Amino acid sequence: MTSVGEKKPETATHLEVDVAVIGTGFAGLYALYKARKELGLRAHAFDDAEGVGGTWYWNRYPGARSDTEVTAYCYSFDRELFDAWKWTAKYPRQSEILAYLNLFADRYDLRRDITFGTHVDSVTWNDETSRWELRTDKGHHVTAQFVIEGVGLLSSTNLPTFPGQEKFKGEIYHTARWPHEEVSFAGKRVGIIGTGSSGVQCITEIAPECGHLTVFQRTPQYIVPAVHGPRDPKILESINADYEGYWESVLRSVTAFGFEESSVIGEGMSPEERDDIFDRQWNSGGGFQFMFATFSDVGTSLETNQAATDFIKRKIKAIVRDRETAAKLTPSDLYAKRPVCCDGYYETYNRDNVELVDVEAHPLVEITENGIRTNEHEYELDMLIFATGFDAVTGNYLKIDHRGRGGVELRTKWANRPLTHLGLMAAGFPNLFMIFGPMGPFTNQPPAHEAQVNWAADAIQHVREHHLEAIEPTQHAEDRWIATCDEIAYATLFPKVNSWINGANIPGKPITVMFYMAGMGAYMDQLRAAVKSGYADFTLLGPVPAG
Ligand code: NA7
Repeated sequence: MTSVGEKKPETATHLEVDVAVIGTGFAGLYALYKARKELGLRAHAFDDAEGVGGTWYWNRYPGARSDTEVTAYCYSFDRELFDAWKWTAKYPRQSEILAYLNLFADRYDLRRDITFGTHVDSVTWNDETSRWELRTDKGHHVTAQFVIEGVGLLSSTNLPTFPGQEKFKGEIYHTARWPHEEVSFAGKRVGIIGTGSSGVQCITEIAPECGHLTVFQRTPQYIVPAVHGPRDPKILESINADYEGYWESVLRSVTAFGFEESSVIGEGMSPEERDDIFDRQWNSGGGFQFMFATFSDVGTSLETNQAATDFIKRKIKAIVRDRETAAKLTPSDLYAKRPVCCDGYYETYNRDNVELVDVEAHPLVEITENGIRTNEHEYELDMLIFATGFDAVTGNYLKIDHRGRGGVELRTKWANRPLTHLGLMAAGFPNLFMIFGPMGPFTNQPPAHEAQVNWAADAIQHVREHHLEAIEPTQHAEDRWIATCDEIAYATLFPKVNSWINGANIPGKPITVMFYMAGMGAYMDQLRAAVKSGYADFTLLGPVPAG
């Protein structure tokens, strides 16, 4: 048994804590801080990685950076840290975000309660003791009253297997499992599969270094410029003038990105007027900004959405010199995936050493010793990069064998689709909080993590102060939440397009709504209402009878 402040023996395999935390990215670190420092509880965290950072630990590929302006991509609760940490740019690189999270871990001395390089294999509810039992791949057995999981929305890698993959003699990488050592591209024939956010950033960054770069694209995406640069002095000024007010406005907004969202309806406006607004946003940059700061209905109105896609298509045509390449880069679907931005992406295809292969038209048949063979041609490669994304939203939850009340398996409960209440808790799984779990808000993550961890901490406090054992959403509340999420999502254009947002990127995964799409402000109202009602949508379990 170990308690706060006590040094754990190296060999300890059994830990008894109040709160077990899984993951040490933005969410897990804050959960550990909150449980230990603010609630004064015994807490311990586990992470697969050898260090803190979550997604920013793993995604070290060249070009990896946040595309949220960093003034909203950080913790808000610690004003001193906010002022002390000087971000070098508005969209910082992975290394800088990782350094920030490391500093956070040091600032609050969190590492003494983290076990790295360790995967939690199972999380099992014990009906008799009303405690969770966790087991890890390193033999730990942890007993905890509460579990907070910050396992990552985009963390479980998607590595498709192509016939012959094992034969490839060159270097092979996945963007989200990039090595810590420097990778040299000089003079090499590099192939990259995937043109989502990761692929687009990586392609643009490495193209000038490669001998030759072949991009294997299945579905083109709409990419707008990031317009990377220094932090916006106007935003910094407004934050200095009213720090609390700034964060309140982030939590009241739709995206929680910290920019001013548009309330202008694009539908019915003249094409010239609309293009003028799109043009201004194109020049000031940002993917979410292009979708949410231009008009309020890009994601809901077919007419405004088409105006956006027409605008981007014209830009592709104007930038990319080779007609055939421009045509291949031009999407035909709606603009309703997670919006992507990157400076210089389309310009990259004007380089002599970059070639685009359409693997939708000419499917990838096999990976050979020397490269990739499509049904048309064999491409010789020295290096192959998979930028094929993630088994998003549910992937990491389902890698852990969760068993709730009565031994019910989460994998069974979620066989057809993930089911939660508030994207945070699931009926049948008491005292288990999933930070940014399925059916949570579709927003910038760090502010949402903080809000959800705060909510979980309040719920934990409530249970403890009232001498209860557990809190769990009712089945009715969960059903209602799922119906609400569906209704909202189907009023948008997002379900009409296949992407990781609805599970369509993973063969065999249920294609379904996985987010609450009404925005951060509405989500905050839901969180507050749940508390204000005295947890009316939750079952509060009393103490286990003695003997
Ligand atoms: P994404 O956005 O899921 O992109 C993955 C890319 O990989 C996408 O272009 C896929 O094409 C492609 N892909 C996946 N599997 C295959 C196969 N089997 N063959 C060919 N191409 C394939 O992942 P990212 O890592 O770029 O970004 C994910 C999120 O992380 C991002 O939105 C940010 O929020 C951070 P497809 O489109 O499926 O045809």
